[in-house]
Amino acid sequence: MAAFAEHPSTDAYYVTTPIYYVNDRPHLGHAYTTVAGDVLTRWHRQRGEDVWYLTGTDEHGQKILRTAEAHGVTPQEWCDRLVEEAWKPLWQHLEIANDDFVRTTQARHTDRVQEFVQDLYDKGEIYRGSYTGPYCVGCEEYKLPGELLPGAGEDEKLCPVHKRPVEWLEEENYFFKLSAYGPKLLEFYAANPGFIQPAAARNEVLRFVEQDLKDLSISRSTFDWGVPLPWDDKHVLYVWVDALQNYITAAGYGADPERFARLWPASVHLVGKDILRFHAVIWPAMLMAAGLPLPKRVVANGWLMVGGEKMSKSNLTGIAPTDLTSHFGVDAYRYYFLRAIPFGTDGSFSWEDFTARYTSELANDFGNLASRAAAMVGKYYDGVLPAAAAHGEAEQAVADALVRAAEEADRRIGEELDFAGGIAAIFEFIKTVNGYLTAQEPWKVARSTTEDDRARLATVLYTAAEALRATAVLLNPVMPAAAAELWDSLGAEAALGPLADQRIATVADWGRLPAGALVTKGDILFPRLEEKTAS
Ligand code: ME8
Repeated sequence: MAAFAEHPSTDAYYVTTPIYYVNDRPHLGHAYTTVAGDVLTRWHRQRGEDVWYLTGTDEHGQKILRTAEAHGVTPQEWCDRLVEEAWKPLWQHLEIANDDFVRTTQARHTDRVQEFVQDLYDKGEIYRGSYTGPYCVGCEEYKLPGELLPGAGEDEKLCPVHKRPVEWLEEENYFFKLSAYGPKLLEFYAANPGFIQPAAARNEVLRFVEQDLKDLSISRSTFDWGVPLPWDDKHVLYVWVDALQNYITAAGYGADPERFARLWPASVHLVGKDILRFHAVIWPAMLMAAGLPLPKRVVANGWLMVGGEKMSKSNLTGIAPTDLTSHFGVDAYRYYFLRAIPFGTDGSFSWEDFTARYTSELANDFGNLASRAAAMVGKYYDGVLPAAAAHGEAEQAVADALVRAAEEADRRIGEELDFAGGIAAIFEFIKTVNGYLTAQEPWKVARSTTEDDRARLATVLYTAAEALRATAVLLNPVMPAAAAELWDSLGAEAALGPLADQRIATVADWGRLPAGALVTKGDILFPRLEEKTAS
């Protein structure tokens, strides 16, 4: 099993989101995973790594077919409409910098999928058999009888996620020999303790695989909206087996060996905890069967809840992200969910909590610091940043706090995917800088004309501006528009180049922003919410 336990080195940092079902429009839950992936990949770009960020849409299966039928259009028409009118525009709106967008109805995907399953068939990994059991179309998943909830009637059983009746399937179809992979998977998990995160998710998967795995039914013959099996075109491939392969087909599998070698295995598959088994059990087993390397990590995020239940399209509890961005703005939106909910745990969105954090953390702590510092350089130095006259204990304390914040944020965001902890570390630094200004009282020092006080004022304002220079770099992955605005107002680009080119490794090198930088006031980064609503 050593071949699976050791990951061949790959050049790129390749991150994926789930590909979303386009049966409906996106809600906060989908945006949550996609924004997390965007912050992670932007962070790694700022480390100077070769990054590839993939998202896309899952367009086959019964759920999509039934939705299209209900709307009187073909499934392809339905998918085209939703992708172009709802999904892609939302990612653009939220400033998602994905490198590719894969759709499972694209030939670049379906052709490769057919080759992949033909290969498994040729290797004897797939056989014909019959299946009887419960199925939830909402999940597009075969359910275990033990996990179902009692329904209204005696024979009715409900899906535990959707709380809707499951359907009973009785079919002749093809099966993948998943049961053969239990021991190999357990061996792999043991050799790669970081493969499934967080720990609770890993434990859940271990418990599941330690029981006997059942073979997986991978084809359907009662409808035809899917990828036809190459050896039996009366069957289409089960939507999940088709969907999981997006991670390799979009990376060039079977089409562009060089690109595939650069991107695969993926560094991180981001998934919601509802689809963990597919990614941590079925997908690795399929890859093992095909002789391909396994992804390095599968990281499960928790659920955004509404009234104690998972927010979902099927339950009609989805809130559109634009309902929030129109009030709070895109930057604050990106910030809020990652800051307020520890990644991996469930959390509820509340308008009050968002408002409170916006006001205290973004408008007061961060926004005010930026505008105060720029205003003082404008007022006392005509916008030309003075050189620091000295670098005393207080300034060194700020520089030290920056080193700590940068290291901690890099570890937490870049490695541990602890976005809340990483952002908190950056905001701890902002607090330190605010504390420094409060203690130094530059507005009072400015009233004195002694030479010592003139020098002191220059030192304090330089220190604040330099701290903001680093803050712009550290917050750029989270809030790209506010960071760009700040970068601009510090006049940093002339000396240091574009914000996107700044590196995490050097962000804490004190003194990068040169004296003489042209500081301008710029727009208020986080205007008061009342003003926003009124406009
Ligand atoms: O499962 N809270 O697609 P999907 C947090 N097509 N995250 C949520 C969420 C919530 N309330 N609701 C959705 C599918 N998500 C398959 C995936 S991948 C090969 C195929 C996020 O449209 C979360 O990441 O149901 C979840 O895994 C994903 O959206 C499911 O989206």
